[in-house]
Amino acid sequence: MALLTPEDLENLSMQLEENDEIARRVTGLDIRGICESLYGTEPGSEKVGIIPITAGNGIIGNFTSSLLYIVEYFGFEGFITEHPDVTGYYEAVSRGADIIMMADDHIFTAHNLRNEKIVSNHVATGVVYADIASRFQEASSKDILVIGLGRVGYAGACHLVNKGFNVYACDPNKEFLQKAVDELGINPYCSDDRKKFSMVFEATPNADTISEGMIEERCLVSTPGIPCGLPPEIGKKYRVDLVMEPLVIGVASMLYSVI
Ligand code: 2YH
Repeated sequence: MALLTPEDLENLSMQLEENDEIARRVTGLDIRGICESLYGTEPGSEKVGIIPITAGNGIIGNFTSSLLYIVEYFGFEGFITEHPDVTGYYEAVSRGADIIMMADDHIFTAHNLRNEKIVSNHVATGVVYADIASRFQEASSKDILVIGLGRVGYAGACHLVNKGFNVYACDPNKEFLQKAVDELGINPYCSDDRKKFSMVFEATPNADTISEGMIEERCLVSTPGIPCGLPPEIGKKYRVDLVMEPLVIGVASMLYSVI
């Protein structure tokens, strides 16, 4: 998944409001309700310590402040440590954090120090976006298309198989595709198949991964992808409902999954 930029994180509250509205309309639940139902959890009095990490490409402007906004929006208490890295970790634990959140260029994790649950953003994001797609109330069948079988797509595909959906998936990487066939029993999808879907979970870091031949009119596309895989003109022509947002939904899923 691409590294987030400060620009991606602008207007988070507006993006959250828009996505909440779409999620409620197409699934009957907002993001909070989807996370509660997905994990069967609700925030108690957990305190979340957010640690800036300087490794690799370093600190991303707006990243930890966006996390604090999300943590507090979903009803947790949170704080950003004054220092980054190991010193920040020591500070977070010393100040009584129950959950630690931190990210370098490869892994973004939430770790609940009380119950020992740990999750990566890849898995939590894959699961929640796949779950949103699968909740489409106007779906024409239990067939669902997963585009991209990297860490996010694979986690979502696995969730959908466990939920009893007929999962079709594609990925240009033949090894990824074969792994999903062997381990999850998904159906490989090829655009020559002429099969169209009412539910699509897109999990690639590429634009224009969704073509006209793949989707039914008024379908639901759920994607954390930056950039968006759905070309705007196709979205408009097929009147697609699109759930897409760079950080909040995945982070909400991380938090609810570790409490
Ligand atoms: O953006 C990232 C990674 N690509 C993981 C994203 C998963 N969706 N990491 C953020 C790095 C944050 C930085 N180290 C900071 O400000 O602490």
